[in-house]
Amino acid sequence: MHYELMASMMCANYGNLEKEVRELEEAGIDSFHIDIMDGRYVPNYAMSLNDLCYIRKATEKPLDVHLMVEHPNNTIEIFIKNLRQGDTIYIHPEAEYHPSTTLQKIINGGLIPGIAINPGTSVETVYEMLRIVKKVLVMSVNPGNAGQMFLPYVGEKYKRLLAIKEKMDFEVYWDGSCSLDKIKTFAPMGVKGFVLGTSLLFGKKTSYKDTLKMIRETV
Ligand code: S6P
Ligand code: MG
Repeated sequence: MHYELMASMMCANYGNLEKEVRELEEAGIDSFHIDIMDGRYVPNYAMSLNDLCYIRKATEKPLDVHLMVEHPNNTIEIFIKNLRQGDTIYIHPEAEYHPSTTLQKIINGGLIPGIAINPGTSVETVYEMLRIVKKVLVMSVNPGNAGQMFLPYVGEKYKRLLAIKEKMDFEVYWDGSCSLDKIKTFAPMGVKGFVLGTSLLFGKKTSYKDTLKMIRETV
């Protein structure tokens, strides 16, 4: 069974970002998850465009950019031009008047289009967009902060998306409060990747290498 592990870089140690990137790469991380917030769509500011550009230059691994901003269509070109083929941009459909236009710009820019779905947003609300995107990032917590509690009602939504992912040609990803138990349960069901934050990877006594080794050996 193959699944991807992504590092939520808003949880990294900014005292030495270069070292963090190197250690995560050496530990075998699959990609770097970049949370961009505008203080409006979500009540927080996490990473900046400068952080994104720095990490883009520091690694050859793919970047997974999660835009938690209002009207991403207004600034999407800035992100597209600083990314490369193989990178993903997720937008929140609720944050845009015409989300499919924004998704088309991401596709035209040669990047992988994705949507992020909030806990309170139903599959029906985003159904038509599932035909356009390649990745669906299901939020297991409300967007805005790391270190929040898992919202159990989201489990049902993962199952509903997994049931239609092949027919509609997209993959399902997990973001928020991702513990080892969640990977154990949902990776065999077909969730393709997991964003690792404070629940499992960052701020622990164990090294990144040992944590990722433990996950790979367990699941
Ligand atoms: C939340 C953000 C996420 C978190 C990540 C943190 O708005 O999109 O990517 O950074 O989920 O993980 P944890 O384990 O601290 O909840
Ligand atoms: Mg995120």
